Amino acid sequence: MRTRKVVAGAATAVLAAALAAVGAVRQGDQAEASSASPGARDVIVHLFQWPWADVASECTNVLGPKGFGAVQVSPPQEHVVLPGKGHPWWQDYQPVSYQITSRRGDRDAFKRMIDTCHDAHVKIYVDAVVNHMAGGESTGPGSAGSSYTQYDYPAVPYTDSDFHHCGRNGNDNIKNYKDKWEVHNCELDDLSDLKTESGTVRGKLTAYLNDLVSLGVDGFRVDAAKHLPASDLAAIIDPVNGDPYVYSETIEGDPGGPTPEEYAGIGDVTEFRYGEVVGSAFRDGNLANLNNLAGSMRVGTEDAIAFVDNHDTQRNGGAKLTYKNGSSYALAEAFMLAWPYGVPQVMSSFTFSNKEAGPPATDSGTTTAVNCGDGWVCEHRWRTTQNMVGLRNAAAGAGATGWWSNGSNQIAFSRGSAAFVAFNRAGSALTRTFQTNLPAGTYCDVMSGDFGNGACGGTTYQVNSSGQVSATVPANGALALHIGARTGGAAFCSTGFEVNATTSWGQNVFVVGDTAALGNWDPDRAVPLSSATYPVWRGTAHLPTGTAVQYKYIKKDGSQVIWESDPNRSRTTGSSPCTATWSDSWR
Ligand code: LM2
Ligand code: CA
Repeated sequence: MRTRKVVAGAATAVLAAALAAVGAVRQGDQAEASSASPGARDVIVHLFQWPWADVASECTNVLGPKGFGAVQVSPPQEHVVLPGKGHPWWQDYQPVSYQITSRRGDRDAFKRMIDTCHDAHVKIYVDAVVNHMAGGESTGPGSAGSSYTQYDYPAVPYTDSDFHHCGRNGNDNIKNYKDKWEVHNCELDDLSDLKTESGTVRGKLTAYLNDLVSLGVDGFRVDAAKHLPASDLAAIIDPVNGDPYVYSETIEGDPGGPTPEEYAGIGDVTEFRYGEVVGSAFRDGNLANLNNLAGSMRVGTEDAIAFVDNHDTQRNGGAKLTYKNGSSYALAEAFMLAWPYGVPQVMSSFTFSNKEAGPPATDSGTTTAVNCGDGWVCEHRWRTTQNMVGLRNAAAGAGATGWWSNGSNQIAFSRGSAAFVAFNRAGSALTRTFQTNLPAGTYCDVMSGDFGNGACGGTTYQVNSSGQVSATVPANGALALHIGARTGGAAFCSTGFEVNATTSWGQNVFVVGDTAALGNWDPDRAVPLSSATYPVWRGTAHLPTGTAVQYKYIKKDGSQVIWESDPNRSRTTGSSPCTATWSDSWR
């Protein structure tokens, strides 16, 4: 039995909302303490239409080593097969039965993939099609050989009485998206609409999801979620074994229709505004307001799946940027991974010019092996994407601090004392001395080369004891430094700060002090603490070893700063390797 997401208490909910608004601290752990939230290694890659055997080897060779948290795989259930239409990619969204036999492989291959990915510490999230079965035009046996007609699927079995016949618009199709009843009970694109209010139908859907969980599946992307009432979806998912991570595909629509918020109580939801805002910003070279992006999203960071494009928007014109845009897309993806908002989902495509076309396949429509660069784009392997995953993991839990911009197409920010990034969308290089919160040392710019076994394949940069670094960010390029990619420099202590501090609405707590990692007493560079365990605020900073450090906690509300009373607090860090937690009470 899956525990539903815990709703935060009123006081902390307000604080969380305030933090989400400034984009300061990721609050996911608070709101989803009892569900399978992805945690620190949260990046999802959608290996769109990849065969199971190729997903497995990608987990071993690339995803695990690079720190990806999970793969979203395309629907694994039996689907329609449409040779007359050239085996379009969207066959997969027309289920015929819940047998795990698709153009990507059979049940054994699916199981082997899960086991292999788990060995590489990568989770598997399944695209679960639960709203409907096949469309009326589809004919012929399914991918496992099952026969069917539009409202009759003997291999499940479902019969006519398991489907809605909404009796509207002449053909039972949804026409009015302002009418929630119609969105739930009529047909999406002529797809036979399951009676998800029925106990029998719910039981079959739960059994399908349970079968997947029994094979080791870790979570679900709920396809077309807004086409079934949130209460129906909850009734299908609640009895599922274990604690799968669930995120619903909810496209914000017309007033009166279903809303993403209705589904956020079940898990996370897809935030379609993200690609709009971040995609436009990187397309147009207008980056200066991205620090406020959370304020223009529909849902808060704790509920959101963030993505620049997905398999639908890259085909229906919704995406502002896709792989076809090259470096501006690469920068948008890198930004998404660097900035603390939501759970980021990276798209990995096959090349297409015809938006109906399926992936590389045999004549009989079985998908052929992935070969990056030959029909498969493999955006997730782009250096700027895969190396930013490591930075995101190194900075997990740290808010964004020290925002800098030139007012238009150049930005930089820190993730506490764990990481520093700069983005340059101008046509010429940017050379500048940046202020970071990083501990002194030699850092590998993981945008210019890979870091591994202590060696840097790209440019290295010195961060001095004041946290400053003089660097050159290439035209249409980025710079990325983090504590997990250093080739030298003094050791540091990963120091946890926790302070018991009651706050009023709009206030957030930070720690600031006399060392670069604590912002050198500059409140703008103070390290943000998370309210997840309110009234105890927690955070981490990377402090020099064997050093006497002076610090204070501050409460900030916009530009207003409230300092703790004097004198300064004073403690000395240990010698390497050291981790410590400094516990205090606001005074
Ligand atoms: C989704 N999210 O809610 C998927 O992300 C999206 O890719 C799916 O549509 C959709 N829901 C249904 O699961 C795709 C594709 C459609 C395609 C459907 C079903 O974008 O074009 O519809 O899958 O295969 C196709 C035809 C359509 C026809 C329908 C039924 O394009 O013209 O409707 O099949 O025969 C008459
Ligand atoms: Ca429905």
